Amino acid sequence: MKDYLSPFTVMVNLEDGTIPKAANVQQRRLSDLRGLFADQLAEASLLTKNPVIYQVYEVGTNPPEEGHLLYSTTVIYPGKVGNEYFMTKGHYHAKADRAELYYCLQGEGYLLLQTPEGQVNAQHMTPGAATYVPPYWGHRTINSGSNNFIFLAVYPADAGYDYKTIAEKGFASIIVGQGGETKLIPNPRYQVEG
Ligand code: S6P
Ligand code: ZN
Repeated sequence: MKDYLSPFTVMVNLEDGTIPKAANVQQRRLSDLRGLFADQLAEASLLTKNPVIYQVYEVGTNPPEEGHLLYSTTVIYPGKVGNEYFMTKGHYHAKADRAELYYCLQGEGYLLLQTPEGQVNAQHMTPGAATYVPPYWGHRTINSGSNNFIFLAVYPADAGYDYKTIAEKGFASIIVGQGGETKLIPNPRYQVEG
């Protein structure tokens, strides 16, 4: 007889974005994002404090096999490195054609997306925003507000992570706060192919 996986429910705390029964909790400090911020002097100076930038709570009960989904919440804390807002490392999926859905629960921020050729797209997210990450787009989230930016992500269990491409090349654009305004500007450290 077929071995069916039993349906299940896991509660997300809508106040703070935590998933108390999460199988994996990952905390990322600035040292885990070393080299990703445009202002390397500001990054080096803040490394002495090494603040927590974000936490991920993943429901990992499903096998990482085609057909299953995984889901997680991410809580990005407010802050800046230089004038660039706190953000996630960002990744392509190891299986690049796997899509994803983001749903904003709290706060305010951007989902920054990029094709392998360097075309960039920024989606503003506020509570209730359901933003689709189509196949092949690398993605990073940025907290452009003054409170926690919290979202739920749902993705194919076999999507996996390619962090290397972003670590080496970066995103073509960055999101900064300057003079009370949030701006999408070219990344001075973006590595163009060739
Ligand atoms: C997984 C999904 C999210 C991120 C999380 C942290 O496909 O996109 O759960 O993993 O927001 O970002 P990162 O770039 O450190 O994995
Ligand atoms: Zn993803």
